[in-house]
Amino acid sequence: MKKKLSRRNFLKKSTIAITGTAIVPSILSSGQAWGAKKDKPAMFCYQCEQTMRGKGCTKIGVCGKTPDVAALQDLLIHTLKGLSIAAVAGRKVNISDQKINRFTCMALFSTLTNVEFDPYRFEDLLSESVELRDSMIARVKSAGGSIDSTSDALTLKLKPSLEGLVKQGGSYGLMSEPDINPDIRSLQHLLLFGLKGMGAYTDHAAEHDQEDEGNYEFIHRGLAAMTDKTKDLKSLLALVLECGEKNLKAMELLDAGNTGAYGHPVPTAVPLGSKKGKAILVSGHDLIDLERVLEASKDKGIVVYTHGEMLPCHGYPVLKQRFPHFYGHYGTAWQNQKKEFDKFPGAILMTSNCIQKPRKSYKKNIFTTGTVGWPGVAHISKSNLKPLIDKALELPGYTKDTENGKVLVGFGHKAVLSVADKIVAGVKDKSIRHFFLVGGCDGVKKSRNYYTEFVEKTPKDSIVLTLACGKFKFFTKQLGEINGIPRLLDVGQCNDAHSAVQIAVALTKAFNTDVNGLPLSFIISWYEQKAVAVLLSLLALGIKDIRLGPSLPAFITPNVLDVLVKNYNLMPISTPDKDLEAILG
Ligand code: SF4
Ligand code: SF3
Repeated sequence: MKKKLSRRNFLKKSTIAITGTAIVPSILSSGQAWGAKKDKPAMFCYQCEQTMRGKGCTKIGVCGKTPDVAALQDLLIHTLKGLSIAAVAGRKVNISDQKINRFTCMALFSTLTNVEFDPYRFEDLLSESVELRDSMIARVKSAGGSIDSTSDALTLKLKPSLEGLVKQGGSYGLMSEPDINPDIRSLQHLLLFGLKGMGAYTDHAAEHDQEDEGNYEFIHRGLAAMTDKTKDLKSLLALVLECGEKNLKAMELLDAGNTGAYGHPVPTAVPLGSKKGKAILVSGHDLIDLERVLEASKDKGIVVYTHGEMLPCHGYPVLKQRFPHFYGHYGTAWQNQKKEFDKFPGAILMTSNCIQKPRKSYKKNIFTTGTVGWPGVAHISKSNLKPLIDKALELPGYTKDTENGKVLVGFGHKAVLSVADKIVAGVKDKSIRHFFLVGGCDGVKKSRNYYTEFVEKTPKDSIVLTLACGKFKFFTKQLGEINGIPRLLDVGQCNDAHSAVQIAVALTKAFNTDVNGLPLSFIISWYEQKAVAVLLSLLALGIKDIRLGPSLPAFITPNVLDVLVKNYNLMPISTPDKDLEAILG
C-alpha cells in the first residue's frame, strides 16, 4: 500500500503534533462508532480490570476509549497477526527484520490500556503494519520460502480513509468469531493480553538496544498462532506459559538496560514537597525520556519531579549525580492524575501508560511522547523537548519551598541482596517471620483498599516488598525496621518485576529450597496487560498460592480458571484478616 500522508505524519514534520476534535469532530465527539449497527454493541473490550460491570465495555471504555479507537485497535491487532505470519515464514528462510520486530512490539504497546487514544496514530500504525507485512511476504517469496496460511490477516487491504478503517475494524473485534469454543477464546485472549504486556516491556528494553531474537520469534509465533484454527486448549495453554517465560527475559533485558545506563538503584529518600522554581512533572515508565527531560531542562531554573510510576527513578545513582535539579516526587497513582495535574504549576510529560482524559485546566500544559497519546494533546518528539521546556518556563512553577516528608525508594535486587546475610540471619533467628510481595497496579475500585489494609495488618516481624503503582495505596506508611532493614521495601516500577524475581531466586539459594518453600507470599493487584504478562511470568516460574485481586480477569472462563487453580492454586483475594491468617497459620 502506498504510504499516504495522514494528519499525524504531516504534523510530525513540525515539532508538535496535535490531532483531535478541531480536525474531525465526528470521530471524537460522537459516542457511536461509525462501524456500529443498531442491534450490535458499538465496541467490545474486556482487557483490563475496570472493564464495565466486570464483563466488557460495549458503548465506550471506562478508560475513555471510544468505539472508533477500539475498532482501530482491533484492526491493528488483526494486521499484526498477518505481519506475524509473514515474520514466522521469514525466519524459516533466515530472515528476521529488526524494524518489523521493534514495530510489532511498539504497535502492541499502543493498544495497552491507557496508552494511545488518538485515532490518527492508529491510521499511521495500520499503514505501516500492512506495508511491513507485504514487504516481508515479498522477501520470503524471493528467498524461495512459502507462507502456509489462508488467514485473511495475510491478505487484508486497508480501506483508504479513517472512517473506512473504523468500519473495517468492526469485523475484527475480540468476539468476532461467535462459534469459537469459549475456552479456546479465553486462552487466545490470555495469550494476546500477555503478549501486549510483553510487547510493552520489549519496547522499553529495545530503547536501550537490549533485544533478544528468541523473544521476537515468540511474539510473532504467538500472534500467528491466534489465526491457527488447529490450535487446541493444550497447545494454547503451552503458549500462554511460554509467554510468561519469555516475558521474564524481556524484563531481564529491561533491567539490564536501565541499570546499565543509570546504575543499580540505591536506597534513596525522596522528598514529597516542592522547591521554589519552574517545574516539570514526568509521568509514565520511561527512564530514557526522563533523562532527556533532565538534560534539556538543566541550568534553566527548572526543577524536575516524578509522578506515578516514575517515583523509583530517584533510586538510580547516575540520574541523581548528573542532575542536581532532579528533585522530588509529586502525586500518587494514575487514577488520581486529574486532580493532581490540575494543581501542578508546571509542564507535564506523559511517557507511557496510564494517561487519563485531561481536564481543560491543564490540557495546554500536558505533553505526550512515544506510544502514548490523547486527541488534542500536544505530542512531542523524544528528540526535541523544546515545547515542554518552553511551557515550563512560561508557567509560574512553585513560588516557595515546601516540606511534605520523604519516602524511601531504591530497593532493587542489588540493594536487597547486599543485605542478604542480615535477611538470612533474621529468618534463622526468627526476627523475620515472613515476606509479602504486595505488588501490582492501582485503580479506582474501593475494593483496592484491601491492599492498604493488608499492608497495615502485616505483623511487625514481616517484610513487605512492593512494586508498581499499587504501592501508592500505602507508600507513605511508616512500618519501621527489622535489624536495620526497613519493613517496607520499594523494589521499583511494574517494569522492575525482574528485580522481585531475582530476590526470590536468591532467597531460594540461601535457604536451599524452591520458591514455594520460602516464607514468601504473593499478593497481586492487576489492572492492565503488563500485569497480565507479569502474572504469567510468576506462573511460568511455578509460583503457587498467588492471591490476585481486586477481581479476576473477565476474559478467563471458569474452565481456564479451574486449570490455573488446579496447577497453581491461584486464588482471589478475600479479606486481609482471612488471607493473613491463612498465610501465617
Ligand atoms: Fe474497558 Fe479496560 Fe478496554 Fe478501556 S481498556 S475499554 S476500560 S476493558
Ligand atoms: Fe500502574 Fe498504569 Fe499497572 Fe506500572 S501506571 S503498574 S496501572
